Amino acid sequence: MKRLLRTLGGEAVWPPPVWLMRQAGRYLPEYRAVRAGVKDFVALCTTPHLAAEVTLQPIRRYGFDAAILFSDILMLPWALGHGLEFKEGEGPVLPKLRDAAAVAALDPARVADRVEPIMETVRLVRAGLLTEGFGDTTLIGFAGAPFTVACYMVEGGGSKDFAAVRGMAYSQPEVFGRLMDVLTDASVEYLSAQVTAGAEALMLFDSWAGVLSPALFRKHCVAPAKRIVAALKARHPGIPLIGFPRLAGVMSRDYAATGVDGIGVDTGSDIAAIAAMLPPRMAVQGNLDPLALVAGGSALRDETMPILDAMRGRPFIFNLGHGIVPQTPPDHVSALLEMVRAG
Ligand code: 1CP
Repeated sequence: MKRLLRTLGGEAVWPPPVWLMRQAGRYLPEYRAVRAGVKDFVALCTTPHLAAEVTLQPIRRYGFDAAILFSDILMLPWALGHGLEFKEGEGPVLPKLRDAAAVAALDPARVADRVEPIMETVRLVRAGLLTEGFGDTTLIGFAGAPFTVACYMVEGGGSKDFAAVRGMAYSQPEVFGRLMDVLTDASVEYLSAQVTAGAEALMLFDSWAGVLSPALFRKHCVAPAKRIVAALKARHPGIPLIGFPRLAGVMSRDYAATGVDGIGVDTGSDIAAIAAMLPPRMAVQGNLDPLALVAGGSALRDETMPILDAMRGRPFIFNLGHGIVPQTPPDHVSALLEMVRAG
């Protein structure tokens, strides 16, 4: 069985499997070359041969243990008929969803058709991994968790404090609950289609889970994740899932009870402390600071070695604690891989 899948199955594979969040992206010249040829980011995500190409680029260069489908968490609201634009240098811009009518306007019936190009990307990557000789590389599919996707839909883009979405959860609980239900059900269909197309493991990105109070975290992060995991495991027995409740700190323990097979740990958390709160056979993924990877040299070594030392002997997937940043020198990634593979 593939190294990453064995790890998610509870085995302490060593040296640990390694991949990096946002491993396809602007720090790679070959990505920038493909990106320059398309009109916008959504076009890249919906053009299967190009999305498959950029998914495979970091695998060819580094031989990571996992390829992650090249797409974005915001492609699900896009598929539901909500607007989405990526403005150069500004990030995503969406219409601000603030009332019941906007929730009612979302159209789950159109999702399957609109995500079909993304499923074709999954099929192309799976075939490409085999024909290019990456037989031990696991293909990870993903979705944004309902709360994190709702953050961008309600705010209309990124935000410093996500005050509008948190306010809506308190002041319009019924409308917000309906939005969460729509997103939860749509996530199940979207992730299930990825498995049918060839994804071998799934990751649920709850990047803004940490902005919620403990009670709302349980309601809007833990409960939906539990529904998503149960539905996917019923349809696809044995499909492993990684949950990433970013910034959730000690609340990561509650997230572990959703039935996920692995928990992603963010840069600011003590990975040994989080691991100690989880069942011993549950995989832990993380959590190098992306800026240590930019710095390289002794800073990179001093941040990497303690993570490896702390995780030796338990199921562990080496990763960053958040996405790789565009200014990362590609040769620092090679240096990191050498360290991780030396165990
Ligand atoms: O052309 C470009 O470089 C656009 C930048 C870019 C890229 C490369 C965006 C815009 N999305 C992506 C790809 C992406 N996004 C992947 C592909 C696979 C890989 O990891 O290589 C994945 C898994 C994501 C997930 C994603 N998108 C998250 C969750 C993880 C996280 O970073 O917390 C989030 C929050 C997004 C939203 C998003 N998409 C893009 C940007 C700039 C943002 C962040 C906006 C913000 O700062 O709030």
